[in-house]
Amino acid sequence: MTEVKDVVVVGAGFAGLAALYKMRALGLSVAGIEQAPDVGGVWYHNNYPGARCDVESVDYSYSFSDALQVEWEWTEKYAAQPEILAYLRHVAERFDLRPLIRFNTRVLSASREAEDRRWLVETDAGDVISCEYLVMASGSLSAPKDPDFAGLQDFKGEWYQTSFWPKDPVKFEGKRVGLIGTGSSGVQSGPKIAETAEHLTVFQRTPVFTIPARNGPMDQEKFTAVKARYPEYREEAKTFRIGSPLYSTGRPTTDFTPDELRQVLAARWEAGGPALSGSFTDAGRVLEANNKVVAFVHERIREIVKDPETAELLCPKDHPIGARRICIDTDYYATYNRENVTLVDVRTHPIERITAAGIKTTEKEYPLDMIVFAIGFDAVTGAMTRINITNKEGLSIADKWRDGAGTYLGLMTAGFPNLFIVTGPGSPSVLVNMVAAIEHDVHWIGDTISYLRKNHLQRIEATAEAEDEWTDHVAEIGSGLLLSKANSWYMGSNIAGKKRFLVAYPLGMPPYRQKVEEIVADGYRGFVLS
Ligand code: NA7
Repeated sequence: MTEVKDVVVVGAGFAGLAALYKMRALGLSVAGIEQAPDVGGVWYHNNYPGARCDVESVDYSYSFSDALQVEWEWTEKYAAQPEILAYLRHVAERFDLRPLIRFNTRVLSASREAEDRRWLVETDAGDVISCEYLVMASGSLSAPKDPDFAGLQDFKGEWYQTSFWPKDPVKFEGKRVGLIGTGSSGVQSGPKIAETAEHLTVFQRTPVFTIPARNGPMDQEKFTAVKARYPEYREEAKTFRIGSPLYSTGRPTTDFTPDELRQVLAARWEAGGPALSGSFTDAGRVLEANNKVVAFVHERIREIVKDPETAELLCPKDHPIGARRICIDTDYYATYNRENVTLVDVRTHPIERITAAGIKTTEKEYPLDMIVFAIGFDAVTGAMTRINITNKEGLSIADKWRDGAGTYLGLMTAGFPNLFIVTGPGSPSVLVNMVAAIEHDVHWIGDTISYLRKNHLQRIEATAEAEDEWTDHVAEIGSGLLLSKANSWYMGSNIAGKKRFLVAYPLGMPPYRQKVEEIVADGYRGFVLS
């Protein structure tokens, strides 16, 4: 039997919970659908050891309720996964959102009903829901890459994926563990695994730039001061590129003598956190400027890592700093000084296959009891292209986005009326504080639905022209940035066959916010409302 709702929200992570809250507040009937047995989204699934946010806790949290932001006590500067999940569970309960959500339920398809007025959503639990608006809060880094390594089925030991970590504790004691992947998940889990494993072998293809987080207990004085004026603090946060405070000198590297530059970088390294290359206005654009920052980080790596050969392998030399996701870490480089840790370069000697006993590279076989895959995600588009979403012509999102994900502002895609995307491709999303981006988008979606209803309009759709213009605009800005010069998940290049394009709007929240506001003020320019 077909149920009727105003809105279906797909996903119950940060975006889904915010959307459910907003839709219900507008008086709409809403169904949330979540494949996991609980809320949390990526913060539910990525419970691997060491999982932690790289945005400060005071900023990586909702602003929609002042009572919530004042009552919640973050214990660390950068919250670990269990605390973020506890926060999201608290939010779900405090605002009574759980009854709206169907857990353990996966959306299989969404298609337009015959008269093209409503979406028909079907799930693997047999739900068939007819809704006016479909809100995709399915996540930007939520579609894990499959560990499709040849021979994996032969492996006699245990294997795990960081992006889908078991809920029962995994024991590393007495085990020879192999870790594939040195992105954020590998950088965070490696040092924790090394603490108890008999031996950890890290299989590195591309070395990563990572900066000490200098995490620690929450500075209570600072936290109390923020709480005393949280709404104003959030308004100020909106003026920063990433939607939350981030240090920058606001000047190019050329303004500094080599000594001064060193001092700035050393101070940033000591302070910890992600602002290093981003501290200068030219390091994201000019290779020469970027190289100065790279040289500084190489020096730090060589200083920390005692074995010169390992240090050299850890120094990223094939991409500018910031062109791939910069990580922040706790003891990452120092981990390679442990007796029980080995770094293997699988750029020079790629992994050939997984065997019954371990991992075989083109050079040799490494016997292992456990393999941990920290190999990343089909970023930004993957969660949506994995669901069969089709429009009235039968065109699927997966097919539409095969040659690059065209969207208008990252919020809607032409040909798919009343389908709203939270932090979609072409929006700032993964290049900014995700929670800030999510709240922006959810507000916009809520305001837009209110506008439609007030004006007795049934439908909103991006025009193909507006979409092309926006998509070209994002690509053009990207082409002037070092960001587009590396192979990374920002460019879709971690997924075989994925079209190379910059998945996010790179200029940050303030110009994006302004652009969206202008478009709305101009009668939703580039959208057709009917
Ligand atoms: P990332 O950043 O995509 O990192 C994945 C890592 O896995 C990266 O080092 C890859 O090397 C490596 N990888 C993937 N496939 C292979 C194969 N086949 N062989 C060897 N190495 C491989 O994912 P994360 O989960 O760490 O982080 C994603 C984001 O989530 C993170 O930035 C946070 O924002 C949250 P490659 O670079 O492809 O050479």
